[in-house]
Amino acid sequence: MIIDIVTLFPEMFEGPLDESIVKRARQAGVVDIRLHDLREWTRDKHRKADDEMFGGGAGLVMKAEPLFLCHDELLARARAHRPEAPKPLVVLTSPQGQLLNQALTRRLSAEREHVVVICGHYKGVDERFVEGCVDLELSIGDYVLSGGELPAMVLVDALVRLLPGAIGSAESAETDSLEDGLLDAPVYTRPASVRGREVPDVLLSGHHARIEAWRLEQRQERTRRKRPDLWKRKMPDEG
Ligand code: 9D3
Repeated sequence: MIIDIVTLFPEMFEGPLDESIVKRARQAGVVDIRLHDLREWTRDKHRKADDEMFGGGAGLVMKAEPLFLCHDELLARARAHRPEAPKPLVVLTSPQGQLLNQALTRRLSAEREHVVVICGHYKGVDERFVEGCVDLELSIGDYVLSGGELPAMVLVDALVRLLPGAIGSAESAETDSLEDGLLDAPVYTRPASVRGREVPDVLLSGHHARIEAWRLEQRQERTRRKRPDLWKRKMPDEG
């Protein structure tokens, strides 16, 4: 997968995309992540990528023209490199976007070879660019962040770990929690006793079928108690 990230703050990405699974996936050639500084597509001497809002209002708006130029160049480069490749998906991180969830990350990682992520910032992006070029607006949740950079990193992490070859085979064989609509069961490690608290006996029993049955019960009980919203979606008839 190719991921182009367009941002006014490319330095923000250096830590998170250079650690752990994403780092290894990049080294293994599973994903090609390219960072682009939007200011490189500005033409004025101050390299201005944002401006005041028409109609008044606090906060700056990202200008359309640098975004159009950047978008057109990234798509032209992709076409020059591989004319037969499908058009990249252009994603804008935005509080107005569709909420990211695991079903959507699954779909994007399986179906898209090339994603361009535009990071919104300030009070948003000139609507003419959104109308003209954006295929999908994505939010990571109903809380206000200072920009779309962290959401872009969240999206990249969620996508990359699903790509074939990104995770060791032992881990990737397992379905993730949430993909079947349930939270994880509780987990424990050594020692078996900590501050008077014991690991549940069943986990020490060696009885594989009982352990699996216990874990499923725990997952159901926890989902019902901690995430009634998920539980209702999974068991709509339960009342
Ligand atoms: C909803 C708030 N907006 C109206 C007052 C202004 C505004 C605040 C913060 C507009 C953009 C932003 C920056 N946030 C993002 O770009 C963003 C975001 C978020 O804030 N929360 C969850 N997901 C996302 S994706 C992009």
